[in-house]
Amino acid sequence: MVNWLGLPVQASAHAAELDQMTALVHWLMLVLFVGWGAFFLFVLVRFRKGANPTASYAGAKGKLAKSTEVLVAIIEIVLLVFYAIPAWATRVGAVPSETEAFRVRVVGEQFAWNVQYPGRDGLFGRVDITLVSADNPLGLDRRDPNAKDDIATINQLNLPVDRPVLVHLSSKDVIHSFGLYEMRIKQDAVPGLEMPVWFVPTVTTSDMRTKLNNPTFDYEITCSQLCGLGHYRMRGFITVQSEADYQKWMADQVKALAP
Ligand SMILES: [Cu+2]
Repeated sequence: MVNWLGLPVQASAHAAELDQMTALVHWLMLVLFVGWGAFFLFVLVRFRKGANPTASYAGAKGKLAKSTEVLVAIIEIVLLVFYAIPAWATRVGAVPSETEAFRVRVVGEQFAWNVQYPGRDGLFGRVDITLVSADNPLGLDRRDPNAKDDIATINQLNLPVDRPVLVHLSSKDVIHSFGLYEMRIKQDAVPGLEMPVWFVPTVTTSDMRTKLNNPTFDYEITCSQLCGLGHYRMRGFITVQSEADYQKWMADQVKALAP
């Protein structure tokens, strides 16, 4: 139903629902465009100067215009009340708890996405702006016991499939926007605020590569706010893996961290 819109592939649990809504809105807009366009052409001919030498100050009368307006308003209200509001309520109201979700911090900066995993203890270590350097873009305080096992990556987010992912999103400098098109996620990253963003990835990267017959396919993290001169290259990647593959990847990161 939605292929005609040319949307990206669906890779999260709520993607189909959002696409259905997008398609309905586009159908409505298509009908309105054709309808208003036809009406415009009709008016050009019907009220041409040749047929109406003197202007009528009373104007045209007819019930059709009003009932059409009411019908369009009813359709828009239905879209809002039965589709948009429930979808939004789930996004902001059904955020998974810290214990059930796979948690990760993502911090935008000009022009990269920094990722912090809480490590084996499940606790995010302390970050301090004074510790930020080229080697430590998050400003992670490794002296903090909670930070010792934290894993940091740049422009690379590895996620296990079929688990709710809870991203704690923020920014170091200006407003960025965390855009995951295949996951149907977009959220502004605002300095000084930590925004919860959640979704359930449903297709691993390797399954998607097979499905699309494209061995180089990757899920992307794009910055969807013009955030400076290097905005165009503010791009990261998401690798969705099976639980076992993810654990293996994480074990490699832990090994690399060990002194
Ligand atoms: Cu940006």
